Amino acid sequence: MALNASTLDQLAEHLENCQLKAQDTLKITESHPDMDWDDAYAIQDRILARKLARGARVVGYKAGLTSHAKMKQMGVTDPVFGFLVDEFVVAEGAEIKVSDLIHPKVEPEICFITHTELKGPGCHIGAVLAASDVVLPGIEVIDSRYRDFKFDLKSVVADNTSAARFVVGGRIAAARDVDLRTLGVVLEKNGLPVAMGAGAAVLGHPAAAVAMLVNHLGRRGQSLPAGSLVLSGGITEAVAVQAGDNVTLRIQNLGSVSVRFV
Ligand code: 0L1
Ligand code: MG
Repeated sequence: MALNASTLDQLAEHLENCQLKAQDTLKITESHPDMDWDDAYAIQDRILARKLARGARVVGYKAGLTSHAKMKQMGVTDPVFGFLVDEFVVAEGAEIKVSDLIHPKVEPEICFITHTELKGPGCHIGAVLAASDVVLPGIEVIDSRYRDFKFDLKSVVADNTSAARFVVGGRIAAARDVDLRTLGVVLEKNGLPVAMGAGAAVLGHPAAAVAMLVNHLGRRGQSLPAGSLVLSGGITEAVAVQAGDNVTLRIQNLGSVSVRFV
């Protein structure tokens, strides 16, 4: 690791404050160019520790930048992983206050819920499907704390991969009963389709993103607990939203889920 404990603490406090106060900041590698991958995930861990100390509960994990559309949009080449806590959960059809966020964007995702603990290394699509009760549609609201969404991968990992809110809903299906690669996905804003794709856009198969997350946790001496919810990553590029927007995600055979920005 290149940064000492007090710098990691300071950066975690700074980034979490930016999230809580909806204030943007310059990417942290500007001031800490030597920061390495372990530092980036250590800052993310410290943000989680701050939330847990205030009584938050981990509800799941997310994989980000798992589609070529997202990687191209953000000019990066590798997936990243973050945590989801109860303060990010939004009920289906509920309102999200844009003033609580900096510059929100929405992403259409396939969400997994597991019934068995998953451990890496060596986790694969088959293990994920066998350990997943259900899949269902999820809209992730990302809100990078970095000015104009301009970052590099280490900065975005430290910022918990831009996690801000998410809503799941629609119709659940048994993960093993649907071909997740060919599921058609339509994201609508104010009644108009704004992005379309299919599950295979996520690393060829959305369960591959979950397996990658499990192997990432394994490298860090952690596992994916039973009962975790996992957002497997945006199938299309992210779409900017503002107050007044209604967003609906429709996934073939899995119904729809909606959220409103006020
Ligand atoms: O969930 C995501 O794909 C977002 C990962 C972080 C990058 C971004 O803010 O777009
Ligand atoms: Mg996402």
